[in-house]
Amino acid sequence: MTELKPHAAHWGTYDAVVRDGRVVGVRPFERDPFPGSLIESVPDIVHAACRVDRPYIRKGWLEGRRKGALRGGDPFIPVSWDRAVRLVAEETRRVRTEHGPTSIFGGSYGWSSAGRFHHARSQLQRFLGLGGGYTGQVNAYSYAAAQALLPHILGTNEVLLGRTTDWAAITRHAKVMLCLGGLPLRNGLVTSGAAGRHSNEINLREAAAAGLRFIQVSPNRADVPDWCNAEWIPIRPGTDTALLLAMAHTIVTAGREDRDYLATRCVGWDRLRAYVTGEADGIAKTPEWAEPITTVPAATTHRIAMELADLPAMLTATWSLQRADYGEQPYWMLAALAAMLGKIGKPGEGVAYGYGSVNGMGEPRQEVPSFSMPATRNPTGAFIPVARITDMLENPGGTYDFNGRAQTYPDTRIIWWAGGNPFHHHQDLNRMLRGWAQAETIIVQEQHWTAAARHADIILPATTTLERNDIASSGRDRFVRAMHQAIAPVGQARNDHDILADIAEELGFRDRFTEQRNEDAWLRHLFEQWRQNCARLGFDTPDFDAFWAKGWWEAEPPKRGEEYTQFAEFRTDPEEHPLDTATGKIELFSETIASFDYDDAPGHPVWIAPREWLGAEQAKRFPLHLLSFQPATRLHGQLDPGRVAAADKIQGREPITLNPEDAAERSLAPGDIVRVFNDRGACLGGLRTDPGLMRGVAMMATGAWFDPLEPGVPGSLCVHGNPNVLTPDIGTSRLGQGPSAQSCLVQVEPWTEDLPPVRAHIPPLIEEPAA
Ligand SMILES: Nc1nc2c(c(=O)[nH]1)N[C@H]1C(S)=C(S)[C@@H](COP(=O)(O)OP(=O)(O)OC[C@H]3O[C@@H](n4cnc5c(=O)[nH]c(N)nc54)[C@H](O)[C@@H]3O)O[C@H]1N2
Ligand SMILES: Nc1nc2c(c(=O)[nH]1)N[C@H]1C(S)=C(S)[C@@H](COP(=O)(O)OP(=O)(O)OC[C@H]3O[C@@H](n4cnc5c(=O)[nH]c(N)nc54)[C@H](O)[C@@H]3O)O[C@H]1N2
Ligand SMILES: [Mo]
Repeated sequence: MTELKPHAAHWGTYDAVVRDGRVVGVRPFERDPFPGSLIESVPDIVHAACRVDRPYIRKGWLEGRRKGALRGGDPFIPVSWDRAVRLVAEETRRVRTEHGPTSIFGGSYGWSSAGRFHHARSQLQRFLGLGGGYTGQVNAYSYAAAQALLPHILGTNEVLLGRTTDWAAITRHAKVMLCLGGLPLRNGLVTSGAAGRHSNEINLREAAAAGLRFIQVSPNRADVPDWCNAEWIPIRPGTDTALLLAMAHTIVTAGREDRDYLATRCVGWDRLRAYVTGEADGIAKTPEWAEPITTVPAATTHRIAMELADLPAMLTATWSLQRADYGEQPYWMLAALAAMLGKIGKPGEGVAYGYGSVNGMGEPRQEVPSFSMPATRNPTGAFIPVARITDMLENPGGTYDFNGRAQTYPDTRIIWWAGGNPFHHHQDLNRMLRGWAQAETIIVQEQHWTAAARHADIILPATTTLERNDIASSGRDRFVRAMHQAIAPVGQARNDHDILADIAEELGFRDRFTEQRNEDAWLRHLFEQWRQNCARLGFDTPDFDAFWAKGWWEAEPPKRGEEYTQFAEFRTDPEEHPLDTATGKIELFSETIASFDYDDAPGHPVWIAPREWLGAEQAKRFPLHLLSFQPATRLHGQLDPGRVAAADKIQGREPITLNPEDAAERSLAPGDIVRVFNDRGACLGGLRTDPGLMRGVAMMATGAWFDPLEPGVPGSLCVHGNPNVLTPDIGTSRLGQGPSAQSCLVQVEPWTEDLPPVRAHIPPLIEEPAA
């Protein structure tokens, strides 16, 4: 018998086609105009050979090889759920008692599920918070540098992740859009919390049809679809700040800055102006100054600067620009340029970040409450900036700076992850692998034998969303969707909530954790709270049973002609509607940031040459700038064992793209297997060429599961193509401490040896205990 079960994931909304207890296919949601292909991998993922079928313990851990042991090479021993739960509870109690709660690292960064009740990270943090506390993580790998910066200069992070000026306003009023990093459609395949409607392509097509001109500044022509007819201006990665400063210089020289706007709505223009003109440091930031840095011809810089001064314009940058050395700077300078031109708050004009970074950015919408698990307080209040995990492991008790605070790293004994994959997301994996050895116990709740699970001590098998009931919701989408359980749990997998409830029972707080609700009661309870929030804003919502039977609810879209421009009230009346910055104005110079006295993030935007870029001394040895971007065939590491990702690989390896001339110089042809390397590590890749990629730039998506030739040996070749064996692990600056993966130099050479097998998608070595 075939059944259809309404369901949703970060990669889309669909009905699961279920036959004989297995998910055999998917049908896209009827209301989604661009469902995308990622959902096709769903059946492969649910029934993958690399599902974790039972709880496991690393053999070495059982034998006492804990702190100091390199993980990844030991076999695993299956154990019963009872034993696994008891071991975890005992270990948690011991570490809390002996070392205090901050010794449990439970930041657990990661995307978890679109289902908001079973959201693994929320469940784990609830458990750890109620159990006495832990060390958490703040901000996101996506945009950590921006999250620290933007509140100082614009008073809000809405301009990054919230309600930005929408496409209705841009399309109606703007004539030109400056797109640093382009507007790549592939990144619109996903929405955190699932899309009922993939809207990026529709919004972009309408804007293009209305005649909006796109100026695309990026190393990769494919970052904007052909049909936008964008002007492509190739730029060396990591140098956008120099370009923006040169545009500012052009505008000042032409006397085109908006003096009234600068005087009434900004502070610090005199300081920034002196830097731009060179009064401050003797270097005028002219287009000719910028040309050897960016490779953008001075005449082009001059022309586009004047165009932005002449026409209604929206300025945007992808999130990738700030995942780089001093990534705060291009974001600050882009806002400064928009402010100088008096554009911030004009209808359809100004600045916002990420229109091309994720689905739903700038989608015209009403503010609908999200369906979510309420956050739980962490009684220790301890946290690290998201990407400082290896630093933390290497420096227990060590001090560091972060956004004006001097902080201390905790002494980590337990690392606990549910719903994230540090071996996907973190940089310099070989260094991280050594850091992992500092922990006594590493606990991972996972569905699959990801690299995070393979490098853990205690692995607890989790259900996928298709094995439980839930509700999906995103602040960027107007649909709320029911996720019906489609199949029974695979193997002995259990829901994260149930796993943690049992551990809480061992520790004596089960009822506080569950509030004596089961899954059904939780969903009804959270739904009722969401309904009340909706009612307060005047939205009409069905009761739970009606919603569940229908499978989705839709907030009414804004009417045609309605539009939203961020900062409009501030522009109209800055006294009545000040910004939430220290001065109430746009800060082109920030006294607060200046007072931190950071040479890597001074009081106004500056050009600082990245540690790694094509202009660096190191480029002589490693002459290619590697951009490790978001994959078109999966979500990070999720869906990697599926058919969509497999079809894109070259002899099973992750593709790496070079300009054809860079390939020819290395005697490489498309389809060849190559070794990509630098001083931090090496991986294999399958070569692709593209004349639309700048010379000197290499692009390799993130997400191929880390697959070291010799597991457990730092520096071992990743045979599959995970670029994070190559990327540097250094904070963007002391201000943001964000990840700086995009500042990375490599070399590429032919791989001439036998091709080692990819083992990432089969289970690791398992030893059955002697009977
Ligand atoms: N080099 C480089 N590195 C990067 C980036 C880059 O641009 N370049 N981008 C960074 C960015 S922006 C991000 S957001 C991160 C993403 O990093 P992550 O969010 O950590 O990556 P995912 O692969 O999505 O990891 C989620 C994991 O959770 C598991 N999971 C899903 N649902 C459940 C569940 O219900 N229960 C449990 N227990 N587990 C579940 C999945 O199986 C998966 O392994 O990567 C970062 N890393
Ligand atoms: N299909 C799919 N979509 C996704 C994700 C996924 O895993 N799969 N992940 C989601 C997540 S978590 C996030 S945070 C977002 C991230 O969204 P982004 O950070 O915007 O994505 P990227 O793909 O890393 O980068 C976009 C483009 O920026 C350009 N670029 C890189 N460096 C520079 C530079 O220095 N200057 C200029 N001018 N351009 C540069 C590159 O050419 C690249 O194609 O994507 C989301 N969307
Ligand atoms: Mo992200």
